[in-house]
Amino acid sequence: MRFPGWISRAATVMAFFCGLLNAGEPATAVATVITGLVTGLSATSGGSGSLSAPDARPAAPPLPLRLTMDPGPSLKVSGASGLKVRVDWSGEISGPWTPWSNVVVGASGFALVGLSGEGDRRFYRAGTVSDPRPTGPTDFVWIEPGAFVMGTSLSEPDRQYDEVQHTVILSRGFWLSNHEVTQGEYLAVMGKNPSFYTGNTNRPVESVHWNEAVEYCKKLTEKDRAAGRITASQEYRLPTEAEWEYAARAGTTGQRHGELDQIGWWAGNSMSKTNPVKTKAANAWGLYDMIGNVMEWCADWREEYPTGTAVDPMGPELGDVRVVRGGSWGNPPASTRSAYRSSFRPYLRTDFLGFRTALSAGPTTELVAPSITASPQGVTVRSGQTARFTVMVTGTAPLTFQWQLNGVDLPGATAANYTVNNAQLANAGEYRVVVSNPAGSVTSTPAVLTMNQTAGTSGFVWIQPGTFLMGSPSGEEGRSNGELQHTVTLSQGFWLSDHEVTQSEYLSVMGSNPSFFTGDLNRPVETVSWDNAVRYCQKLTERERAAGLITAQEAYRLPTEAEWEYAARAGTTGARHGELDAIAWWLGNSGSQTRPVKQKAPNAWGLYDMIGNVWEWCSDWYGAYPIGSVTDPIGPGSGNDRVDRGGGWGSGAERVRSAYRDGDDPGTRKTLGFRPALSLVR
Ligand SMILES: [Ca+2]
Ligand SMILES: [Ca+2]
Repeated sequence: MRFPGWISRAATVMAFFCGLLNAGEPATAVATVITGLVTGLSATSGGSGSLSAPDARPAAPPLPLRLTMDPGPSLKVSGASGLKVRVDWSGEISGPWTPWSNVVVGASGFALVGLSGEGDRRFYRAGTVSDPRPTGPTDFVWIEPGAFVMGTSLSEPDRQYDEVQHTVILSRGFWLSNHEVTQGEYLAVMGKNPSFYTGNTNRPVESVHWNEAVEYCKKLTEKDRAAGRITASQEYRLPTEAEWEYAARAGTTGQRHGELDQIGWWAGNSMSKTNPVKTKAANAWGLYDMIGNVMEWCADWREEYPTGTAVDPMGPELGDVRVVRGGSWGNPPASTRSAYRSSFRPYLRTDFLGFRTALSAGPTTELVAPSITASPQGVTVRSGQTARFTVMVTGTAPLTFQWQLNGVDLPGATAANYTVNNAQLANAGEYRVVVSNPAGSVTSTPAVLTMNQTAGTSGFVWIQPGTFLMGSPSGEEGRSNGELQHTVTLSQGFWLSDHEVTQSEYLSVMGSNPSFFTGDLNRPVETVSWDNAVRYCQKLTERERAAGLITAQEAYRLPTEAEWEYAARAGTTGARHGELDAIAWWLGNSGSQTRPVKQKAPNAWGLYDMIGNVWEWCSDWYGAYPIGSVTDPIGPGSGNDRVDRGGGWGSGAERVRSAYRDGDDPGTRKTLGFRPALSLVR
């Protein structure tokens, strides 16, 4: 005996119990799942082998839900009372899973017995399902398909020998009248009232034999079809004995669904006659007088119960007596129980025997597994934009949806549509939706959300939000005052040009080229004042908004000093992101001039010339660093100098470092350049 472990596969499945059922070697185990973690796994009998709690994590259940196995064997579902649960089984832990039953968890859980295995082992899993109760004709109650234990345990008082306990699966739902057929109803359909106890047409009809009850159903079917109250494929009929007991129990497992005097007219309170229907308390499913008042004809010929599991039992094809259920106004407690069986020859007419009608579901309630008619489509967006995915699907309602990103469930993404607001790189990936109903589930083809890495202008790199240590450690070679180390968090991502603005780009936007070093328009523009660098960003924003390349919510701007150092470091912590001559034009290799951009190696984030070539304006006023951690710093509110960074072609080694700071009068035109950032307007 082994316990193969826990897995989590389907969105609707909250917990799994997996056990092996060997015919000659029964074993039981109990597993506990709390907030998604297997917190306990213990064998209660038999078996050998591994019994340790595995480390797999099932999806967190919204409500405690357990599947346990008890000697018998039987499978017990426990959880919040009223929780609707579907149990699936499979011969292999990897599936495919076959829906086995729907159960409604009662106050004491719900047990299924008779787990005779097909093959030498079976796996079971349980998950919650939503309530698909449709509406039917007035005064009819929809009875879910499901499973229950029919018959009584050996310990039930007044138990009869023929109440052999076994699991019954009712694979199809049906409607059941919430009351015994009244004399008024019978008169309206049949044109006569055979009842002994008259004087009130709300009393149940009695003194009808089985064939008359069937004839009533047939005539009512014709009448209601003609009136359009039911479809041509629906028909009224007597409930089967299993349907009757399932409905009478309404999830209860005891002698009856409530205290006898509260729920039924019996020998102790009926005054020896029938009483108007619906004058006692209904059961949990809204059905009246299932116990007492009049006994009720069922559809079946009487037969002894099987010992295993029965699916949609209908009784034998031939027999002597028809099943009668529920006891009557004239019966003692022993025969007014949910499980008590009576039977009579079908032509018997007597004043304690009536019936109630069931209505077959017809094809409209056949469960159809979901099928996707239109899968979600891939989309490309820029940072901060909105991406929407939608799926079109057919199948029996209600359908449940679970969206996934790269195979992982997205919390709360349980509608037919899924919207990604303020898209960031972390949102990129493959989106799928799993659509389920009790008949099955289907997964859409993936829709890829692509973040547009190029922004409006080519050559931009997306810089993810993050936290880094700004400044330099005291031991860094070339360190100067003002590089106080402190933690900076950048809460928003942004695009950053992977190169210094070239003379060509500047000329295109501003119509002029102020640079000192000319002759190649791929050199960085320089001799640009801070004000002109800002003006460039404004004009580029206007131009690209007009061209539809960026949205009205996006704008080019200078990076903040913190953004600049964060991007320059690209995750590194040393003086520079690489070996100086490999990454930068500086005093030692530039030949005392600017060089075309992107000739040296980029940093890990794909940014060129962050160090060297031209100094780069940042947006901040120059000021002392704060002490402690800061988020999204933008520098002082005013000052004399604007920050410039990275050193240039003429700088010594101590200035071409990630942390080196300089500031200049914003009007100065020295050999300073810049590179723009692009972000949502802040
Ligand atoms: Ca009754
Ligand atoms: Ca530079």
